[in-house]
Amino acid sequence: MKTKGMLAVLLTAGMLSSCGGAAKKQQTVSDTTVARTPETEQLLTNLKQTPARGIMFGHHDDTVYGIGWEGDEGRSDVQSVCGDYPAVISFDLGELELGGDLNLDKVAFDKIRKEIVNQYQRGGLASLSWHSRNPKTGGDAWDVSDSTVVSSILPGGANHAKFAGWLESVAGFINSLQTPEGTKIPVLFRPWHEHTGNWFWWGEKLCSTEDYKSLWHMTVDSLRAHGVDNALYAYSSGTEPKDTVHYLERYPGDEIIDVIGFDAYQFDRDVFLSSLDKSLCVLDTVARVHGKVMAVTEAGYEGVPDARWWTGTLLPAIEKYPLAYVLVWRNAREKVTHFYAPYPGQASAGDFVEFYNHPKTLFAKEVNLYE
Ligand code: BMA
Repeated sequence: MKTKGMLAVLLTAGMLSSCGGAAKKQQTVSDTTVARTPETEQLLTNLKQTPARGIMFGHHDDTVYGIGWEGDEGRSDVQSVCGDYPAVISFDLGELELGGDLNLDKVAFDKIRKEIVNQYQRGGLASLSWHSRNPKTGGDAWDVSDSTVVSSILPGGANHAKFAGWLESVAGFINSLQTPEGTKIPVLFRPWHEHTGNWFWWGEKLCSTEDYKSLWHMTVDSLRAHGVDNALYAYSSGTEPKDTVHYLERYPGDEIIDVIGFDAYQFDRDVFLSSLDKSLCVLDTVARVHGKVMAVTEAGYEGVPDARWWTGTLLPAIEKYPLAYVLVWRNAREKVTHFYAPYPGQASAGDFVEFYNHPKTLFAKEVNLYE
């Protein structure tokens, strides 16, 4: 399906930025008409209204495995701790492009599909990242040995046809997300993330600004051309941008992006808190000027060794910002110390229950994003 492009270009008055300095007058493109299912439109409307109610909690791969288990029907470490599922669950499409049954973390795509249906039926959000293999070298997403990968997959590039096939497989998967009655399930697609760092083949030093933006446009154009009308799109950097100019440097445009965010992990608490606040401040300014939903698209403290981390660090850092959600990374069943949500008996489990009970946080029972 083609985009019915009708762009109303509006001038938005400059806004004062609390991050220091006034934001410049910016052109805002809004009222873009794109083919989206009613459920997808409703989701976007509800995401915009979410911060007035609270901040949704999210967890990657929540219902597919956890600490000491894998594939148990209905199981979730988060649900085992607090009695409710995350309002947002993310999954990864990495290696879908290879045509196998399992993603890069050995989760079956059929299982991901089922869990996206379950999450939709709970009224929650499913988000998809894509740690795509390196289409030029054949290495993984972290193979940064070649800085011509992005240009090689753009139209005219040697790997364009191959990569077009990869995009087609992503479109096929997103189109296949349907309820038993045949309603297409909306998802938030978040490719090309953490592009302000240099650890993925699409990172800042690995491609030019124009090529990065072209990668985004090619991605969204291809999905739309293959009939994907059930996706919203998220642009998320790392914590590198210290101002709105850097944050927006590679922004592909208001006409394709619905959600803006960044990924931030704690190593040192003070560094984490100050960089989170700085990034949230930048994001808040951009979200207001561009009329976008804002989220902390990935966060966490590996192993959650701080027993009061949820109410003592994370919540105070985010609660004053109009965030739709904050999502923590996965509880790897194959790497014992690599987890970001609590499980029963884990040191921060009690504090997580307090976090769950806090009026500001939203879990699956408290949201219905499709009505
Ligand atoms: C990283 C780690 C890896 C994983 C990748 C994609 O942050 O969790 O183990 O393969 O994300 O999910």
